[in-house]
Amino acid sequence: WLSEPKTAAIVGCPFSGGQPKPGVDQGPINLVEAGLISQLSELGWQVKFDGHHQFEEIKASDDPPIGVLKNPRLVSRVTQSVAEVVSSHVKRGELPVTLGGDHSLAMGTISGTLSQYPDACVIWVDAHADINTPETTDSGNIHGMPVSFLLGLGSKIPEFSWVKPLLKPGQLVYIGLRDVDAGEKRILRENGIKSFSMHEVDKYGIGKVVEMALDHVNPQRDRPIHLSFDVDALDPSVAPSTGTPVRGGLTFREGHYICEAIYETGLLIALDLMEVNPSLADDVSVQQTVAVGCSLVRSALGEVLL
Ligand code: B3U
Ligand code: MN
Ligand code: MN
Repeated sequence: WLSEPKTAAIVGCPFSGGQPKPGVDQGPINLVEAGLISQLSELGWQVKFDGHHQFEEIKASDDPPIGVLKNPRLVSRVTQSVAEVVSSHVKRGELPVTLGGDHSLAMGTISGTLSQYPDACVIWVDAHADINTPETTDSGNIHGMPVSFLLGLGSKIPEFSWVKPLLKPGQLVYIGLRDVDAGEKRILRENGIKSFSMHEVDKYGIGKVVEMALDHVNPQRDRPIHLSFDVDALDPSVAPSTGTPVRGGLTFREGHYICEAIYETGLLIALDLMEVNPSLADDVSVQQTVAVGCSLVRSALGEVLL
């Protein structure tokens, strides 16, 4: 799937429209400024980065809610343009590393991946399931909904008609869940979507959980993998600078182990690192979170301990 020389394309997405807290748009800028690009070069990757993605702006007054959905036109246009960029990198055999920005962006990244490889599987690492529909959402924040759009669940919103229901429930697996709304639990159950919550991480250990997750979505280890990593999957003591921290999360090592194990499969074709928000928490916490973000990406791209 990947061409030689192996090339990572950094898709910096300074975007916060899928949720209400300012600052998450600075995440990609901080990750790049912390040296991510040279770190990946040192791992032997050819790294492509020609600046952060520029999004067209839509005035808030031109983007009133549709039902309860907030900033719907903006989120739709931004994620559609991200889908095109990711798709073009995947098509060329480059590994897109999309830096968020909020997790609504994954509507774009995963659409882009699946447009090239319809049988790719998605490993979604998050405290949250991000699978609310326009009917079940309490917040109206679209970063809590990208998975339902990708699966084609819920009512069809004309503004999002470009999002094709390319993802099937069996292609998706979650790791790290611990803050799932009642409506989301019903959706997971009714669609038979496999998830490994923190309960399973405690019960089986992260090594077994990753193995079981791969056995579910990729039993023959022959399908390409899209890893969508929300930094809030990590415990807030590890990654404090994020919009909706939830206690009881993955340890530093558990988070890195997931990335290392997926790299080891040789099947990774696209990576998202989302929800780093450098405007939340003090300077030390911000530095710590940005550093952890960089090291998760390095682990997913082959950094080994020994
Ligand atoms: N499930 C809630 C909260 C939430 C989802 N994703 C994040 N928070 N980061 C919602 O708004 O849909
Ligand atoms: Mn998320
Ligand atoms: Mn989350």
